[in-house]
Amino acid sequence: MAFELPPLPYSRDALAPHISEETLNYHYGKHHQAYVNNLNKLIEGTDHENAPLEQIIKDAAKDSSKAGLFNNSAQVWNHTFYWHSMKPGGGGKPTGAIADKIDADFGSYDEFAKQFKAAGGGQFGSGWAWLVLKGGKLEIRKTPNAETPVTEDGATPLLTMDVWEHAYYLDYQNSRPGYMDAFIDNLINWDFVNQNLADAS
Ligand code: MN3
Repeated sequence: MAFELPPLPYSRDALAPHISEETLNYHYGKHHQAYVNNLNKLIEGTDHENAPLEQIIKDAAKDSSKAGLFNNSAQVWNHTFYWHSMKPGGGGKPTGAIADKIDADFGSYDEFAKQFKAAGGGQFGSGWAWLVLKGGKLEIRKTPNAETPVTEDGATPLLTMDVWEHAYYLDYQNSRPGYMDAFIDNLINWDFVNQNLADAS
């Protein structure tokens, strides 16, 4: 059973002007597709051929000889999670349970936004910023390259922001802060975050 590129939850031009159709043509249509294709080649004829994606990621993370399998499987998962972390007309202050939880654990939405942006900006080179639930508390993470909280015991990912240059270079060139502002103010899908929080609780 080969993996397939999961459908985007919106059309490729739906996030414009914050993220352009051209960016999604490359980022979703080429990069994400390439991770899926590479993963399928790497698992073909192996014990992982019929394994769930999360199991492949966790197994590969424990074996340094399987770096290619880890990178491609984790990037398939991370990107699918990232597409769902955004929606047209999203961003800004959340509502629902996540709003109360952010106030309780960060003090305010502004403090959350500041820390989330600092995580993305502080990730030198390629990587990801995350909001996770661990031990009943919200925490922010940054991870390099393909690394993902999926491998962290007890941590549930709630939200992610891709800070690889391929996520923003066509629209923002070198300005990662400009991309991160657009993500936080205009794109975060708080419905998805609320659903992940509810599933984890
Ligand atoms: Mn990416």
